[in-house]
Amino acid sequence: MSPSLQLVAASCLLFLSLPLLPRAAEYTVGDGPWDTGTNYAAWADNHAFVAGDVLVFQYVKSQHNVFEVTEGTYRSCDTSAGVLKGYTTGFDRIELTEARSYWFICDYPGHCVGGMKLAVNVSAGSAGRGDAGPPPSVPLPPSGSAAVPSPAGGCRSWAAWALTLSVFVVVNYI
Ligand SMILES: *[C@@H]1O[C@H](CO)[C@@H](O)[C@H](O)[C@H]1NC(C)=O
Ligand SMILES: [Cu+2]
Repeated sequence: MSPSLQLVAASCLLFLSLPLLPRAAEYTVGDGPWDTGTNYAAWADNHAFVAGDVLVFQYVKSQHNVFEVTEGTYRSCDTSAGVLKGYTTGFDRIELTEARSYWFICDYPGHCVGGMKLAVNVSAGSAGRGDAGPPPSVPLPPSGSAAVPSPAGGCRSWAAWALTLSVFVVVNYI
């Protein structure tokens, strides 16, 4: 198989597997308003966050805010242990850009102690969500075979060819 054909095959496999990769999602924190009546630990436990996901904090802006803080501040609710960033719009969209832990609290007096605190662990994009795994490997035809589409044939003919071959293999396997 020629190097250019290998390149076409590799890019086509990548192209065809794109829909299988996890997509960044947007989450309303607590599935409702950011307030003192929600169990954010339970909410976070029910979600698997990947880098690129966005958290949306919705609240009345004269009553709450969102501080991204250190783990120490998250645990103690004492901002002297470290504040990284403050948000005050009442509709804060915060992108979880990195695969790491993030901690958020509300800085209004008593609110963090009252439960307005959120910790999330963010995993890397392709490994974090779903179990799609790597794209399936497709057996390649003998070099020079008439069934091999030319590089000019592009991804569509590769896709059609790969699909046909997969169906053939599966049918024979059953
Ligand atoms: C995040 O990961 C750490 C280390 O694995 C774990 O101790 C902690 O409970 C996790 N936090 C959340 C909110 O899942
Ligand atoms: Cu608050």
